[in-house]
Amino acid sequence: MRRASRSSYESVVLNASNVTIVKDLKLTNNEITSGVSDNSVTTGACIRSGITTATGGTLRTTIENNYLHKCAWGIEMNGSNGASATIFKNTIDTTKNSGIMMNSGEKNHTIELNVISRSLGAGIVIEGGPTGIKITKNSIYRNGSVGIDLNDHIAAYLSEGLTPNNGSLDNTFGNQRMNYPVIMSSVVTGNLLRVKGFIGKDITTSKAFANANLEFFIADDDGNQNGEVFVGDLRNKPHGEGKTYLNSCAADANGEFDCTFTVATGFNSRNITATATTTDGSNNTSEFSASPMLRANVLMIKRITAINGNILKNPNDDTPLHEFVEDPTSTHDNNCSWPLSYDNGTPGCINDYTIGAIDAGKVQPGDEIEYTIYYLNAGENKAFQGRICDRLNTNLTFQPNFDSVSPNTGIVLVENDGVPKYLTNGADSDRGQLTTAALAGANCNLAANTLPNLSDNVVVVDIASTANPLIGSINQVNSTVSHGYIRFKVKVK
Ligand SMILES: [Ca+2]
Ligand SMILES: [Ca+2]
Ligand SMILES: [Ca+2]
Ligand SMILES: [Ca+2]
Repeated sequence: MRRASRSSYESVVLNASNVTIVKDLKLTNNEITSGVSDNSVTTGACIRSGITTATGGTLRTTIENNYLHKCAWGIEMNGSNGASATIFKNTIDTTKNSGIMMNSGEKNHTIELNVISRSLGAGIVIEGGPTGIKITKNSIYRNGSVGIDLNDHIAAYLSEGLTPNNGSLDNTFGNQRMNYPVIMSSVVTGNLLRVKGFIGKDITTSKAFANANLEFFIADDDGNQNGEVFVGDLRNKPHGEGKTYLNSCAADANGEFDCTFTVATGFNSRNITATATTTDGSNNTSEFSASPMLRANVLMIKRITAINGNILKNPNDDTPLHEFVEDPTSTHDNNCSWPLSYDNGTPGCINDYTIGAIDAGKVQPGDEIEYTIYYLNAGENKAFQGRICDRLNTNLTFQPNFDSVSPNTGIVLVENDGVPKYLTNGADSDRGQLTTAALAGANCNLAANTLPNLSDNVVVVDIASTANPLIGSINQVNSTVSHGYIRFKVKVK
């Protein structure tokens, strides 16, 4: 079917008022073009849309295998009045505005296996109002804005850009502002990609997006779809356009996901993006997710903070123990997110939190040394797993009682609230234990060749868990929830 334009407005109009006999219209194999290559069409065919649906009501339209280029929009759905359409295997490029546009009032269309590229605006625009626009397995890339754009405007027709997650559905936006997945980790092992995360704003509210279907893509990042991940986070992170479909996977009843699928050798685990589509029958598809660029970055510093109970200086030789000592071999201590940082004129950030000596001077058998290990999540993402394992030198004896508070309680944990938590030496319900190099376990990551003595003591403290993550300090309004320290004592043999 190929029809000349009836007017200079749309090239092909599917209009129930003049094609009412056709209940299952199929428009295929057309090439519709403005013939103008500069995206500034003002005359000739295809001024507005390559294909548009006009006022209808009974159409079951299939728009398949057409090549639509150099129009203002490739396909514009308008006035379908609830009749569902399938937009399938079309190639749409070089449009002045967007590849596909859903006007307010549209619903229950499927956009599948199309190639949509090089629009000046977004690949697909869903105006405020349309719902049930299922967008699946398309190749969307090199558009001037985001790949899929959910708008809150009605009759604006143009790309608004990224709509960050707010954690809930919102009927003022297209597709009810279905939130996109947030990829917390993306790891390639051999030919397997494992991706974990949740949909929405956080894992306490993500169940609003329970059981959604996720589609993962190799991302196209042409640098113009950056924006916040969550509303108000003030970040400017790259979100992908979904260029190459990889696989799909279902979120669980909490809106969380843990997906593994096969990828090519050498696959870049960060170069992915994803959409989420509701599976409750509403078929609302989200915008594309941020690429998994947000990482936790836990720094640790070990210092000597007392000798024989003296916190100010070593009683043997007066070496100071209560000052910040800059380690020239490490940048961990110079990170500007440690609390109470100040600038004393030297390069990098100096702080008065990570006090203590690196080299405490002279000690002798029988001396008691207090160690403090400071930690800080200096990254952008939460650390959901974190375990400090500190192997003690063979010449040191762990002191089982930190003080006289309670027996067999030799480890102190101080988190952001500043309240000391006394941890028992045993492996029990608290977060600390004393073990040995032989028993420390693989997740202590102690290299075998550094363990000539497997009976060496190892102090183990869990500083972060899924239930108790360590917040990343970057871009946090208050970084004081990102750090803490553990403390214990040993005696020199
Ligand atoms: Ca783009
Ligand atoms: Ca948007
Ligand atoms: Ca340093
Ligand atoms: Ca314990």
